[in-house]
Amino acid sequence: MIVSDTEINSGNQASGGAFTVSYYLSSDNVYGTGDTFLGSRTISGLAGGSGTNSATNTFAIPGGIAVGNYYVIAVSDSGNAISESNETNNSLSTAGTFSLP
Ligand SMILES: [Ca+2]
Ligand SMILES: [Ca+2]
Repeated sequence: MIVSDTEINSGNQASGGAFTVSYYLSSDNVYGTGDTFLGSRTISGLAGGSGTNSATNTFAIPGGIAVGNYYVIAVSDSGNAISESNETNNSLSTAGTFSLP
């Protein structure tokens, strides 16, 4: 599975360090503990004032995943390495689903 995403620092301050973006398969468009981990990437830092970082990664579909329709959800700073003024805007789902397998 090929996943492209762009991380945006909407705050005025630089991230001040590296953080991880994790990707999940989900049966709905809201991240939750039951979602299936796909993979992750690390960003060394984001400048303040709308600094961005884009990447395209290829992840293997986890074995044993049930047939069905899935969203992909990206969760920024999934390890909560960065203290932010808004910790509630760090996940985003694909607009639609795709079917597996
Ligand atoms: Ca955080
Ligand atoms: Ca945030």
